[in-house]
This record gives sequence, C-alpha cells and structure tokens, in this order.
Amino acid sequence: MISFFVSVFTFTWLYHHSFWYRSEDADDYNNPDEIAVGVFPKHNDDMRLEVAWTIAPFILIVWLTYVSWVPLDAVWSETGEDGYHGEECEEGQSSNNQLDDYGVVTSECYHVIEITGKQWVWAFDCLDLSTELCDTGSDNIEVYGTVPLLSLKTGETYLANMRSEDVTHAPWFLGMGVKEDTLYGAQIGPSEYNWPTTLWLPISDIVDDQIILCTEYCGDAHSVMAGKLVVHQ
Ligand SMILES: [Cu+2]
Repeated sequence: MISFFVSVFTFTWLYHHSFWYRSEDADDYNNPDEIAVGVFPKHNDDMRLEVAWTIAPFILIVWLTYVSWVPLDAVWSETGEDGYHGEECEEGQSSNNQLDDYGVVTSECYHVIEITGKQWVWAFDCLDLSTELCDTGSDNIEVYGTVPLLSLKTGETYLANMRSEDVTHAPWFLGMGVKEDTLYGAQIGPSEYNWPTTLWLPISDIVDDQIILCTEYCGDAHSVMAGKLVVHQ
C-alpha cells in the first residue's frame, strides 16, 4: 500500500517536471555540434576504443576463470575417488598430503572434525581423533581476548562438518584463504546427520598458525567472534 502511494507520488512528480520544464526553443536553438538526443556525439566516436574495451575485459574474465578453475574445484572437492582427498582415513592412517605447483593439495585420506558456530563463539570438536592429530583448547589473543583454539597436524587433511546453533556464521581461516557458511535449520537428513555444510582444511607444509574470524555478519559481537588455528608437526 505504502509503495503504491510512493510510486504514484514519484511518477506524478517525474512526469510533471518532464513536461513543465521543456525548452520552448524547440528546434531553433543554436546547435553547432549537431548534438541530437539519444545519439552519441560523432567527434567522440571511436570504434577501435569501443571494440578494445569490450574484447579486453572479456579476455581478462575468461583468463581469470581459467586460472581459478582448479583451485576452486579443489576447495569444493567431493569425497571419494573423484575428489582430491579420497575416503576417510582408517585408524592410524595418515593423509600424507602433497602440495602441487598450482597450490592444490591432494591427500590419500582425510580426518573428520566438527565446527559449530553460535553467537558469538566457535566450538571445535576433534571427535574420536587422537590428540596427536587434533586437539582443542583456548588461547588469549590481543583485541579478541580468550578464543577457542584448534590444533591440527602438518601433512594431514581434515574435513570439517559444520553447523550453527542460531544464525548464519562462517569460519574464515585467514592464512589458508578458505571460508564457508555454517547454517541453522538447513537440515539435510535426520538430526544426527544435520551437517549442512563442510569445509576442507588441508594442512600442507606451508600452512602456519593463524586467526579464524567470522565472515558472515551475525550480530553485536560478530567482529570479535574469533578462533585460532595452531599447526603442529
Ligand atoms: Cu558469527
């Protein structure tokens, strides 16, 4: 209803001004450059420029798509044979992950952990992994205060099953450049399998200790909803 009145007011105002303020000189006005309504001034016309700024950005976008194709495919890798990280590791098995020249990590198998977001703290869960593979705790970092800590092992690849207890959050592992939303209510099966989103965390030998932030606005303390990833050998 309100939008109806707003649009009536707006369009009435628009049409009134369009007709009320028309020039009365009609076609007799002095027009040395022969400028016509709706026609681009001829002396500014440049076909080569027009073609160049259409073709060049097109090539740039095709190239950017091409170079980001493989890393993007790796970030959203599926599990199993067709993925980058195989099946879940058996007990005692190592991922033995390898970093290739394109910055893509492949693994023999992966370990499953859980990340839960809630206003305004992260909960990390190593499930039944040994403390040598995965550990949790807390740490104090400047500005953010006491934050939950996740400790993972170099050479191992982890798949985090993620969910939220309230609103949408998104853990952002700054040093690895990966992030993914945690969703509330997007149930994809019985509640014990309620893990709507996942995130690969391949801890290759170039991954260092880093801060984890929330990158989906989730309320008052969103900006200090932090965590810390510690990498151990
Ligand atoms: Cu959040």
